[in-house]
Amino acid sequence: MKMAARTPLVIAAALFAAAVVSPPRAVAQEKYAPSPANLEARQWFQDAKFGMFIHWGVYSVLGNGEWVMETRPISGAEYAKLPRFFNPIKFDPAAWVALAKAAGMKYITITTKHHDGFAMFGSRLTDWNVVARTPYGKDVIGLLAAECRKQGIKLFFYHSQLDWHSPDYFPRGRTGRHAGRPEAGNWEAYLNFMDGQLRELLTNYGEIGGVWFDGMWDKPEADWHLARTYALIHQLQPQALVGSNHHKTPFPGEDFQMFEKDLPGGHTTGFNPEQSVSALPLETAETMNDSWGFNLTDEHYKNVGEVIRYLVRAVGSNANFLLNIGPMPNGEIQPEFVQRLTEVGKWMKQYGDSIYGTRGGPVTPGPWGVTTQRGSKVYVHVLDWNQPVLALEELPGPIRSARMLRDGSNVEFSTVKGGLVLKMPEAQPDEVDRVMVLELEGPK
Ligand code: H79
Repeated sequence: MKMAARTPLVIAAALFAAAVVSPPRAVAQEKYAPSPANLEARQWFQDAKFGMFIHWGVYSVLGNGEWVMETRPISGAEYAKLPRFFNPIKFDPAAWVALAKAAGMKYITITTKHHDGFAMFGSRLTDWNVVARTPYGKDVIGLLAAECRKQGIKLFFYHSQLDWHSPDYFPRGRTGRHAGRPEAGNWEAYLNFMDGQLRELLTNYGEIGGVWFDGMWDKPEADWHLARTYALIHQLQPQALVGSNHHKTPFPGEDFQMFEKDLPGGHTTGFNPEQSVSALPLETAETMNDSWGFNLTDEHYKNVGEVIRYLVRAVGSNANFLLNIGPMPNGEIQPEFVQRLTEVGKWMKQYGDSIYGTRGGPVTPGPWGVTTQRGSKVYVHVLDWNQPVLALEELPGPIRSARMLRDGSNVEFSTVKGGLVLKMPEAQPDEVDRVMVLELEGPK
């Protein structure tokens, strides 16, 4: 084509043609303006810093993780036998919430429905739910929601958009092909069903913290009607924070961004090397062993120090830390988790000032550690450093004092051109994080 032919009209026609042939992009809640209540909730969320993730479902009975239907694999007809074995006589929501609080956690995010499609709440839209199909017969989400309200902890709902049970989840995505469903289904009906269940969740359980979506990666090219779903949530509960673990940069209508088994921008999982870190509140979700749902043979536990250091690195990267437990089929939380959470709680009692209400600090995180900041206080978290001094990049203002958080003792420091040198006190035995408090000059 000659240059002369590129009149505005031709260009306009070409653009129009391109728009017609290019696939629809994932349209989300484009015109979304978060409500004041939502913006306030985002601040609360960022101040809260530490939450408990709970993966619990009929899959827990098999002790092989929440993906067991897919990995074993198990057909839909076989899997349908499983709810009959779900009878958690030791389920004590008060004990769960108390454990989260003892660990220093400020919110709980629980699976209301995982990829198996099984509702852990009393849904009127399907009997594939805990009340209708299990001998236990009680609304697990309802019991937990009541207890959270009683003990003053926020509850978020994990909700899988991917569904291995519904025949209407069609065309199928990357997973769920062993379920034995007919090769037909009504995608619009599935989305209506999903929105209907979300409406139940956002109507019947009081005020919630937000919705943690997962599984959209199963059908990344599908039209998920995100605009409709997100608007529904924000309309029913304007303060509810919407996030989706789609491994992409957040879409409009989302209020926070999560990273599964990764620090923000860490890219260690390989889910999506192009996912960028947004300006939204951030959250890192991590397991305590290598499993989300209860796994009988997974003994690969992080020790207490590793858990605390992961928490600190997340917070120093300006993210929350959402730490997972997979309760056992009888409703108890296994002692390995209880022990670790209790120890983390003790640490948080002593060092919580350097965590709660902070944001990622002024110094770039590194292998040595991270910084956090709240007002004029910068907390230096030294996680892995055995040298007598630590040299850091320059702080945004002059330093008035430097002290150890553990006992208030002075830390010698000197500023050099373009940087700061801290004299490192000896690490105490079993000290997982040497925390120093730098008081900056200027308004508090
Ligand atoms: O609920 C927990 C897990 O069950 C769920 N998210 C956490 C919070 C989870 N689902 N999948 N995964 C975690 C990892 C899945 C990776 C894969 Fe894939 C799905 C590999 C192939 C299909 C990522 C998405 C890479 C391609 C698509």
